[in-house]
Amino acid sequence: MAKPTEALIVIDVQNDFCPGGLLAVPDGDAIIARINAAMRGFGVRVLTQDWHPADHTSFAANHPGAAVYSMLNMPYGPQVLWPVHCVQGSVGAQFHPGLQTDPADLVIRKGFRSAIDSYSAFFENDHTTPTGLDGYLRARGVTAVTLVGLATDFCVAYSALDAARLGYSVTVLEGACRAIDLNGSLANARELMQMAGVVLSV
Ligand code: VGL
Ligand code: ZN
Repeated sequence: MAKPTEALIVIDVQNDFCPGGLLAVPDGDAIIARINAAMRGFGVRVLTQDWHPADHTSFAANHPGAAVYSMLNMPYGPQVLWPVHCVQGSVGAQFHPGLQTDPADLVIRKGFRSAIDSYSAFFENDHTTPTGLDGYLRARGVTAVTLVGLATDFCVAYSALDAARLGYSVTVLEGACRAIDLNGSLANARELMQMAGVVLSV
């Protein structure tokens, strides 16, 4: 029986993060069948959607002369400059067609403010502006969250760390995630998650 206190949070399974997309995560689509199967086991199911305006500050293209994947210091901290991806209303921003979205209770969009990125499903990258997800989960009595999706070392990890900080029991199903792995970001994210008490499961 699916427990009403346990939520599955499916992070950013969108066309642009899958093979053929603008910020493709290697093998990003290989996790979809498992995610579809896992949804039935949870009392609460949430999907997140990276949802950027075309003038978003995280796009290298919006910083003349800046290289893709270089770093820039923003008022809220260091920011990776990404290829343009998940532009609001684009096909790339749509969920991968293989993902079963009907079982979802909530779709939460993030990264929709031009001036700030939002990796986490809970807070924007200033670590203080909420997305509203914590309030939703609390109101529904959720105490444990399981995270799957893309990418392990960015949006999944940031979400897991915030969830742990907010007091949820947190599990990441690594087999249902795939990583970008930029300059050691995966090893770093795994270490931070382990230190925060996040359970890294297969
Ligand atoms: C993501 C980079 C930029 C992610 C989103 O979903 O992990 N990564 N935007
Ligand atoms: Zn993004």
